[in-house]
Amino acid sequence: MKFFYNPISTYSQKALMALLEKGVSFEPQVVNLMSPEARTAYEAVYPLGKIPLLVDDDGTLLPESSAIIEFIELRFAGQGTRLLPSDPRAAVEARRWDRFADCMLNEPMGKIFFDGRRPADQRDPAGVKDAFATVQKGMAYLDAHLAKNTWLAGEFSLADCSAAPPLLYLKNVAPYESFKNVTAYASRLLERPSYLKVMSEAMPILKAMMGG
Ligand SMILES: N[C@@H](CCC(=O)N[C@@H](CS)C(=O)NCC(=O)O)C(=O)O
Repeated sequence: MKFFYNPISTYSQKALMALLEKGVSFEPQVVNLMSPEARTAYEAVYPLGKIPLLVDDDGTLLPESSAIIEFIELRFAGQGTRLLPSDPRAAVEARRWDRFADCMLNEPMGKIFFDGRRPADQRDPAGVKDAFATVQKGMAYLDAHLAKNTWLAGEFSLADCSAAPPLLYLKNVAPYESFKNVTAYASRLLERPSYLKVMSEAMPILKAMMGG
């Protein structure tokens, strides 16, 4: 299987964490969407041009980070970390926290992060204000949940693969140290080899982007 991704893309990191947790072998294909030529070449593979993308050995395209994780969980059910519980209610809990992480953390984090990199006359202050408000609301909700839970949905799951990447970026974009349970959860995530591997690929590129 080929895995198209970029080390600093949060949705790529989410799927990459899952591949590593499951111990799935894959052929990495790094895509640089900042390069117009690379973007055109990638859109010939996947017209929507979004990463991550898994391409199965028979050429079937498997886009969308959550769908990729569901696929590898089903395909490699017996190996590595189980990322979706078998109990229906527990599985729905993992899926809804996955949606929470994408919608309440990852999307608004991206809005704030990328807006800050735009020229001043192309910025969207109202949209950024809304994004901060969404993150604050999400953090309060998450912090209350983590007061009683080690991971987002029972055992470590799909949902934790989703939450880990935006939490890394939010440390700088919208610091959350006042949310003690989220901070402790972020430290627990740092104990997972999958997260450390994802970070070790991303950090040098991020540091170079931010000017060291
Ligand atoms: N819902 C998608 C979101 C993927 C996504 O937006 N990826 C970003 C990188 S983190 C991307 O490809 N951006 C390029 C673009 O929008 O042109 C998923 O979960 O995979």
